[in-house]
This record gives sequence, structure tokens and C-alpha cells, in this order.
Amino acid sequence: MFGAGGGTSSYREVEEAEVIFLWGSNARETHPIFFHHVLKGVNAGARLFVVDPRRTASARWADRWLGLEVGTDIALANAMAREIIHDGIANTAFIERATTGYPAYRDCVEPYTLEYAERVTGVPAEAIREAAHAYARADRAMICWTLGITEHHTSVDNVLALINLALLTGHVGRYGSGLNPLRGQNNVQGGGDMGAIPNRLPGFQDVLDPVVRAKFESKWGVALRPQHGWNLTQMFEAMERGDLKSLFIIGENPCQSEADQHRAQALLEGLDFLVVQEIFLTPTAQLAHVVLPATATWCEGEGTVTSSERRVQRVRKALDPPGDARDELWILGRIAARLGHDWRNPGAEQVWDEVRSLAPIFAGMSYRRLEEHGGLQWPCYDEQHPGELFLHSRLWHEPRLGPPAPFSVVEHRPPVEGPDDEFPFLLTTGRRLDSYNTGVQTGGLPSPLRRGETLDISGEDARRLGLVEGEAVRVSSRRGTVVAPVHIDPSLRAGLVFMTPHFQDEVRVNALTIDATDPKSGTAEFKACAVRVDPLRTGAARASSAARSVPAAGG
Ligand SMILES: Nc1nc2c(c(=O)[nH]1)N[C@H]1C(S)=C(S)[C@@H](COP(=O)(O)OP(=O)(O)OC[C@H]3O[C@@H](n4cnc5c(=O)[nH]c(N)nc54)[C@H](O)[C@@H]3O)O[C@H]1N2
Ligand SMILES: Nc1nc2c(c(=O)[nH]1)N[C@H]1C(S)=C(S)[C@@H](COP(=O)(O)OP(=O)(O)OC[C@H]3O[C@@H](n4cnc5c(=O)[nH]c(N)nc54)[C@H](O)[C@@H]3O)O[C@H]1N2
Ligand SMILES: [Mo]
Repeated sequence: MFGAGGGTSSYREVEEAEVIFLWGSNARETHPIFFHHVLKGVNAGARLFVVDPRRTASARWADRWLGLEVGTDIALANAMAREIIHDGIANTAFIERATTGYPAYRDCVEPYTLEYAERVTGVPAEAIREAAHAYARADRAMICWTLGITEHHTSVDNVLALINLALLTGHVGRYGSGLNPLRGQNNVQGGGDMGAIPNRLPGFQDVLDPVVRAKFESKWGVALRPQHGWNLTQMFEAMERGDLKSLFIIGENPCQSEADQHRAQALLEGLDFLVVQEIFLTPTAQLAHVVLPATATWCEGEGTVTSSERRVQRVRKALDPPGDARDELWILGRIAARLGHDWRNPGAEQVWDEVRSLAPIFAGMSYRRLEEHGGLQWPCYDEQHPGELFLHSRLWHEPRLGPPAPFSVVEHRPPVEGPDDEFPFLLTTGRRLDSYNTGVQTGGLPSPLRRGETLDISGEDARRLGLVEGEAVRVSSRRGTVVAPVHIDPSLRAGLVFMTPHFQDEVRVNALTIDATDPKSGTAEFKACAVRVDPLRTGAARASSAARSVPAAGG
């Protein structure tokens, strides 16, 4: 919508906001450093709203938890918008100056009454009203979101629904107001910034733009194809069609992290040639024809990482790599050499200087300045530029200097697979504080920290099924089955169960998930699929044990 993929605000603005929405984000467990900034804001008087089907650790710090049904965020956001419009607290001056498409948007949200939204989302009408008023009336309000918004078949529309709210109220382009997708891993932001996305070159320059291409072609001495590449989902589809036969994977474990794991694994096994560049021999690496042992970039090499506030920071080598592990840049340079290109063995700073020479938004960020300033925030156009604290102030001050921000018409559409008689539970997957992603880097932790996988279920459902804490159950979807112990979790409502993708050998949760994806982004619907839960024990054993220790109501 705004022309660049990055959060608009700085962490210090979070500390001075009046209203903060954590929308589909469990930052307390998943972005603990960012959450400290949120808590500073809360301690300074900010009101925190957490929008999450589970009453998460983050929600426990909130003034208001909006416990919606999975996959109903658009209905909630549209109802907030309708309320704001009807109460006359939309920012009409901003809408007029800086946006397009308002009339169509206003018509689209009109049917989303509080009563309708309450029916769809399960959030009481009064709570929706309160959230709408708090957001619209605040001087400084921001929405921060993550996977609860983006890992759905409607992921792009979900994000658009939140952007609409900011445009409606003018909560973007001003200090303390903003739209902030928190980045998952330490350098997800930097990866996209550097062009590790299918459609952009470094600095979000479109590969379809001939002027942009010519600039890179002359620097690199190669011709660039004027076409967008495949995203991850499209790569797997291409493998299925037989159009993609070789794959080079760097630092990803898709064998476990892809939805519908049996399918993903079979497709990876069917490749003619698989290369994996890794710091551990992961399940994916075990399928590879060639494994390239790499250094861990964050502690065994030099470079930069970029955080969710667009801050580029130096990382330095602290440890010597073990064994045959080699610097990633060196490995890539050797491969380039075999392909007939002499990169002349550059260091990290030389690579960065080339990025600065080709991508204007990083031009002013020399290593020397990154040191001096403790990192700089893009865009930073020259060596006098201090970097931008927040983005899009143009929308307020000089709207004519660029395109207006468009409203989008987005409608509620439920998850692809809802619960039914055969698979009566909705499984949503996500993270726990004590483990990291596919567990490769946290699997070796000492056991007190590593709780192991569980099927988290509400007290009400556990009682109904006669399940006791720790009892093993079989969890099945239309795609696969896993066995895990039950954990009765008061953060869950009846009908909703939760698991993580953290554990390799024990419980491969992505055997269950559905490979439905958003047609625009290719993101998988990790946050919603239907499962059934069956106790492993039979008859008498169950009856006696259930009678023994059923937990009290509410869990
Ligand atoms: N400890 C730890 N921290 C991590 C990671 C880790 O593995 N462990 N991984 C990192 C990575 S890669 C990422 S991307 C981030 C992810 O960070 P988060 O997005 O915070 O993590 P998740 O737990 O996957 O999902 C967040 C929340 O979305 C909620 N949710 C599910 N469905 C819906 C819905 O329909 N609507 C709404 N509003 N909410 C919904 C879930 O209940 C969950 O609490 O975490 C990063 N940080
Ligand atoms: N069911 C379900 N599935 C999910 C999700 C979910 O919420 N639910 N979330 C999705 C999300 S948001 C994400 S980000 C993915 C994560 O999925 P993956 O990225 O596949 O998972 P990680 O465990 O983070 O794998 C990263 C790999 O990089 C390696 N590595 C670490 N540092 C370096 C380095 O410096 N160099 C090299 N070469 N390798 C390195 C690690 O050893 C590890 O094997 O999972 C996705 N899958
Ligand atoms: Mo992620």
C-alpha cells in the first residue's frame, strides 16, 4: 500500500503511544524485547488491546483482550471502522488529503454492524465499540501485528483491513502512530531489504523496472531477467508439476516448517538435486545431495542485521567457526567462481558498500556511521541523513509529492477448513517462549527449559472427552496424525486447540496443517485447520482415570 515493506514506527514511539493494539501477536513470548517497549508504554499510561483467540501471556498485560474466533479479524476491523464512521470520529481531513477509495470502503463496511460482528467474531459488541473509540480518539495509536493476521488464506486482506483502520483515523505518518508488522527472526527485515524476495532487488526496487535493471546490470555485468521469481509456495507447486528440479536452500528447514509436511517432504525427496547450506544437519539437510557447512552468521561472521524498526545494525564475529564450516559469503563466492564469475573474495563491508551504491534508501549508512549511531533506520539517503524515525510523514505534510494511500475493500471469509462432525476441533499453531521455530537451534537445551510438545486444550473440552493432564492423545487431520500429551490450558476456549511446530522427532505438527494458501502472498494457513482428538487408552482404563482427576471448571 505504501510502496515499501517495513514497519512505520520506532520502538521509542511505542513507549509514548496512547493506545497500542497487539493484533494476532503474542509478543510477550515471541518478541520479548519489543514487548518491553510495550510495557514501558503501558507503565506510562498507554492502553493495550490484545486481539487473539487465546488469552495469551501478552493478553494478561492488556487493558482489554478481544478474544475473537480464529479467522474473523476482517469482520472485527470492518465493524470497528463502521462504528468510527457512524460516530463521526473518522479523520475526514486526512482521508481527503491523503487517501483514495474512501466511498467504496465506507459502503463495504456498512453491513458490519456491532451485532453482526459479535455473531461472527464472538467478541461482545460493547468491547468492539470500546476498541473502536479508543483507537479513533487517541492522539497517538498504533497497530502491531504478526502471524495471527498473516498466516491465513486471507492474509493480505487481513493486513489491508488493519491499514484501512489507520487511514480512516489518520494513525500513520505521525510520531506515535503507525502500522507495525513485527519481523519474525532477527534479520527477516534485512532479508527482504536485500532483495531476498521474488519481485524486488535490494532496497525494494522492482525487477520489472528497466531503469532499475539497467543500473544493476551495469554494476554486476550480467543480464537480469525481467520477471518476478517464485515465492516458497509457488516453488513447491512447481516441484509438483515437475518444473522445478533443483533447489539450493540456505538456513531453512522446510521439511518441517512447511504446511502439510508429508507432501512437502515427498516433493523435496523427489528433487533431482538438493543443496542445503546449514549450521546443523537438519531433517532437510539429511535429504540433500550436498550439504555445505556454514558459519552461524550472527556470531561467527561479520555483517548487518535489520530490526522491525528498520534499524540496520552491525554484527561482529565473536567465535571461530567449528570444523569445516565456512563463511557464507566465501561459499557463495566459490560457487560464483565455478559459474564463471570472479567476485574477488569481498568482505562484508565491501558487499554492504555495493548495496549502498545501488539502493538509495541505504546510501548514507557507512559502517563508520552505523558504529557511531548504534545503527541507523532506513531510509537514509546520504551521509548527512540521520535516518527516519517513522515513515510516510509525507501523507500529512506533502501528500501531492507521491501517490495517495488507497483504501481497500475487504470482506470476511472464514478459514478454508472449519470444524465438523468428523474433525470437531479447530487447531491453531504458534509459538512458545521456550523453543524456537523447528527446534533445530533450541532442541539441545537442558530439559527444565524445554517442555516438549503438548496438545493444549480447554478445561471444558478435556472434561467432555474425559482427558486428564499429561494423558496421551492421537490428534488427526485430513492429512496426518500425531500423538502428544494433553495440556489443559486456561487460555483456550472450548473447540480451540493449540500446538507448535517446534519439535522434530516427537510430534511433527505440520503433518496436520493444511496447505491452503493466500493467493496473493502465498502464505500458508498455519493458523487454522480442523482436527479430531482421540484418547489412546480404551474403555475401563479411561473411565477410572477420568474419574480420578478431572480439573475444575475454567482450568
Ligand atoms: N520464543 C519464540 N519466539 C519467536 C519464535 C519462536 O519460535 N519462539 N519465532 C519467531 C518467528 S519466525 C516469528 S514469525 C514470530 C511470530 O510471532 P507471533 O506471531 O506472535 O507468534 P504465533 O504464536 O505464531 O502467533 C501469534 C498469535 O496468533 C494468534 N492467532 C491465531 N489465529 C488467529 C486469528 O485468526 N486472529 C488473530 N488475531 N490471532 C490469531 C495465536 O493464538 C497466537 O497467540 O515469532 C518469532 N519469535
Ligand atoms: N504449523 C506451523 N508451521 C510454521 C509456522 C507456524 O506458525 N505454524 N510458522 C512459519 C514461520 S513464521 C516460519 S519463519 C517458519 C520457520 O521455518 P524454518 O525457517 O524452516 O525454521 P527454523 O527452525 O528457524 O530453521 C532455520 C534454519 O536455519 C539454520 N541457521 C541458523 N543460522 C544460520 C546461518 O547463519 N546460516 C545458515 N546457513 N543456516 C542457519 C538453522 O540451523 C535452522 O535449521 O516456519 C513456518 N512454519
Ligand atoms: Mo516467521
